[in-house]
Amino acid sequence: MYNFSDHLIDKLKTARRLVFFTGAGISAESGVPTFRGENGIWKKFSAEELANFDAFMRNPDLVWEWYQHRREVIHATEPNAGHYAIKQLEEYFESVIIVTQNIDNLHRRAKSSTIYELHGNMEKNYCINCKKRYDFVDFEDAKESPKCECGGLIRPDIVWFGENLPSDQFDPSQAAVENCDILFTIGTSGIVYPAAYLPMNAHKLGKFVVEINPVSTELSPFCNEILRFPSAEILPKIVEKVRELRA
Ligand code: BJW
Ligand code: ZN
Repeated sequence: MYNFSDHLIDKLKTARRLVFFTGAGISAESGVPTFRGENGIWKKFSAEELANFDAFMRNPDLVWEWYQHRREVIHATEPNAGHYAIKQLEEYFESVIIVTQNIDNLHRRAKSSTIYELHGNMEKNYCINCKKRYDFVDFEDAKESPKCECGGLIRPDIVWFGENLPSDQFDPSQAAVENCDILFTIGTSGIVYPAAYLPMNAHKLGKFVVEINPVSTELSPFCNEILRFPSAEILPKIVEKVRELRA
């Protein structure tokens, strides 16, 4: 069994409410590429060219094709042991809330109960004109950016740079942070705001903050405990430990 620090073990013994703040790294072991770093998708594609509204207006077909490609990649993956471990922790704590920056649906597919999606969801789309909502399945085979019945362009329901985060996801995330006993920040570089304020606020509020990431990040200085491991490896070990503590 992996040796966790006494401090973390004490916290796991008494904690009732957990928040998991997750980023691309939690899905890395499912085969979903992260954004930044050596194998990051933005090594190959420029974020500025694709992940903002102006880029979409300049070339909607290119942006649409890019997201269709990403959907295909993600549809071929499965949740990993890290996603499932978080789901299993629901058995032992009063509340387990996921606040994710990911658009990949893998927490949903692992059947987690409470998930806030800060940056949208790749299965959803909406018309930029009348705001009518569409599911991905409506355009599964569309090679070019589809049009709404009102004639407006249909875009993915994803938060691009310069766009506000959905307040119905951000506000309850902030409340969950305020009410938690432990916040885990997992697989995120912590450089994208306002999402990164959430673990920083947790630290400011005196919450116990644990980072799970093989490398150091912008959030590391705000963490009480750092686990330098891939999440699919260490999260199941945390479940084992909690099981032992609660037995
Ligand atoms: C593993 C692992 C394993 C690997 N196990 N770990 C304040 C200060 C400075 C700038 C700003 C600010 N406020 C706003 C801004 C501007 C901007 C911003 O933050 N820019 C920064 C880059 C500087 N923010 C915005 O524009 C936001 N909107 C906003 O602020 O609205 C107000 C506003 C209105 C009008 C004008 C101006 C402002 C919106 C941000 C939207 C972000 N959207 C994206 C793209 C979505 C589209 C797409 O998917 O194509 O969301 S950006 C991209 O980054 C994506 C991610 O959710 C997000 C975070 O990335 P993440 O998850 O951290 O991934 P990586 O790759 O960075 O890190 C992966 C980590 O995993 C690494 O650390 C690895 O080590 C680790 N890892 N394997 C565990 N096995
Ligand atoms: Zn419309």
